[in-house]
Amino acid sequence: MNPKRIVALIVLAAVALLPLHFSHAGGWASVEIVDGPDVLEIGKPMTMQLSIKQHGINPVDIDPLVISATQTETGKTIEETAAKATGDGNYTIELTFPSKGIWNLEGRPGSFPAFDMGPVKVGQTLGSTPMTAPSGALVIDITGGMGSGAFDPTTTEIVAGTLVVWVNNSTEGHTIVIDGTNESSGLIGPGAAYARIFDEPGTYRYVCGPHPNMTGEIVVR
Ligand SMILES: [Cu+2]
Repeated sequence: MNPKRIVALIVLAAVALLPLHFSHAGGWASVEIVDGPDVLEIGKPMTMQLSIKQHGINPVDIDPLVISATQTETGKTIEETAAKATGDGNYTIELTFPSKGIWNLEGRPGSFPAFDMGPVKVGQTLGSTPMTAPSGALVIDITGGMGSGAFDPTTTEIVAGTLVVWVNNSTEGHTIVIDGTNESSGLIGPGAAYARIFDEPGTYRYVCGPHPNMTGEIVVR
């Protein structure tokens, strides 16, 4: 056990005494996708940069970091061990998705509880970067830095048929997962955007898969 590892375990044990904080972080250590391809292709190794964070904030190395991806439609699972990258808490994972669909990612850092990293969409084009959103569209900015992202505006009201464009102006990848559905944007990289038309009136709550503390709501009239 090297000295850095010992420090990490002591810090994690100390944080364990503050259970209220965990309900926000979703576990002792969060595993986030910080960068990756805008489009996840089928049958090709896709490389993603990951970060392990204690309490969702402080980067920490915890080995081994095992990443699994389960296809929601079929239950098929693939699993790989992440490679350590330069910098505290930084890892790289290479996953080859065998088929199109929604895959839910889970990170298991060492013996710590598994962390739900949220769903990604494989085999579809995502993440265009519109220079200007179409007129009449509602633009929601994704703001913030590492581990402190937010949707701006958080809550908004639109009329049915409005195009909503989320623009990622932050420094890490995020997803839009609509509550109560399997619908996910897939990873929206920094500088990329995701667009969706809301045709049906109702209240749509959504969350960022990798960052469960990032939530928003759209009321469609
Ligand atoms: Cu996020």
